[in-house]
Amino acid sequence: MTQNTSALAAHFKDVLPAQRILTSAQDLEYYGKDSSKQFVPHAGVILLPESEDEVRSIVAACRKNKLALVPSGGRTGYSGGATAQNGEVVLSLSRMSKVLEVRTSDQTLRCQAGATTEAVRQAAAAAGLCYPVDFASRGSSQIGGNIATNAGGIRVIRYGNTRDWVLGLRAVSGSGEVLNLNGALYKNQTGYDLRGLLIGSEGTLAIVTEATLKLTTPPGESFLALAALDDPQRTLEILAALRLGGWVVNVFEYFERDALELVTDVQQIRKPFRDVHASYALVEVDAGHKHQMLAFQEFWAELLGRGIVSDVVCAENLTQAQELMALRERISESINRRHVPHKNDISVPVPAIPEFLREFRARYKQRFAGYATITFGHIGDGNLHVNVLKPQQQSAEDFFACCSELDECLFGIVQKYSGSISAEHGVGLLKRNYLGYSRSAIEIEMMRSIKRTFDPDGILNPGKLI
Ligand code: 2HG
Ligand code: ZN
Repeated sequence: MTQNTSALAAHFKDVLPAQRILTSAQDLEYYGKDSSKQFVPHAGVILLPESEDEVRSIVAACRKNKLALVPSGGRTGYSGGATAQNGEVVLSLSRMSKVLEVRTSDQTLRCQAGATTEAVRQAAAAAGLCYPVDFASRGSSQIGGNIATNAGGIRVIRYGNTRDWVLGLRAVSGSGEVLNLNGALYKNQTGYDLRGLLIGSEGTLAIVTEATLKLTTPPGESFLALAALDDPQRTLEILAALRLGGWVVNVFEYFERDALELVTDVQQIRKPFRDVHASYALVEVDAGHKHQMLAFQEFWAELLGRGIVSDVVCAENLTQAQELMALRERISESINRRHVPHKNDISVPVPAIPEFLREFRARYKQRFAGYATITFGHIGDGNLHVNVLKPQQQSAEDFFACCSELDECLFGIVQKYSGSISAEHGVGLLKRNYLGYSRSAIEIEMMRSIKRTFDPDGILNPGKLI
């Protein structure tokens, strides 16, 4: 324990019992970072509050002593939003993980911010309902973190982002006020939506302590297919055909050849096609009123006949469906296991995707041929993850330093197509210097003044987002 750490810990001795003030090097490292491999953690002390009152007291102590505070959830993010780099106090919500109430009358669930996505989904399911926002990191991602980043995932095309499912929030602002925003109201038109402002604010305005989430009826039967394509333009044609055919699309995901090669190799999943194709679309539709697999198969047979897809496999049972889904869901984990990636998470309007991809590929090939990229993502939402892989012979330090040039090139193209430099992972430390590619100077200034209102001393997640 460094002197610095013990001095920091002393500020909280009247706020938390000693066993919930963590100071070991191991804990500082574990709680001090998210899933990004890019930032070196250096946390000062870790605090584990168990109530909103304790959160409030921690904020008050930080404010009084001018200490920077990093709110921390499941730390599954990739933008460094929950990384402490400068000896900050880290407030982990992991001890506030209770699902407090599930109500079937208005289909709502109230939980503490540290409840995992999985726990929320299970509690909803136990009441015959569904919390539909879902991601591969469901076992560790926490609702508070999902709210802080307005997390999306693979079913956004059907159900929207976290924002669409948050009815009410309780939070402690950087000024130490307890905010109770919108309760469980479906309708409330009484001025500015402060709840909406906190969603996606990456812990820079307030620390979310509790949320009331909307639930829905569980999805019925669904059909899943993986299609092989030779040109991303085909994804738009498939999407249009699905919608024209009246299919309700639950999942419309994309990945390229290198992603498939990697995930099948790392996860030891068998290859879905004999031949290698340029790219793939994973499509799940609601069986809905159609209830026949045959109609789904005929849909794909027609696209095959018209040359829109080069090959297709429809899952015929649950195991097959899980295997196909894993091909997409486990890409990120496979990249992280095999490589040191630099992550990008961009979006452009859906119709611009093929043109964007063509331009991005051509520019990277011309300028950055030594850097391999793996591109995959939620193409139905216009959202792609471009992972740049560290070449083996380059040091991590040099690699991450070079990435700014690669990013500027990518973001220039994103800007040209009126896109976003961060579609779902948030800005954090990773994209902070590039905000101007997606937001105007006046917007950034307004964000800064909002930040000053909620957090006058700038103690909450300083250096992140803005
Ligand atoms: C996904 O869609 C996640 O799998 C992670 O958002 C993306 O690792 C990534 O770049
Ligand atoms: Zn994603």
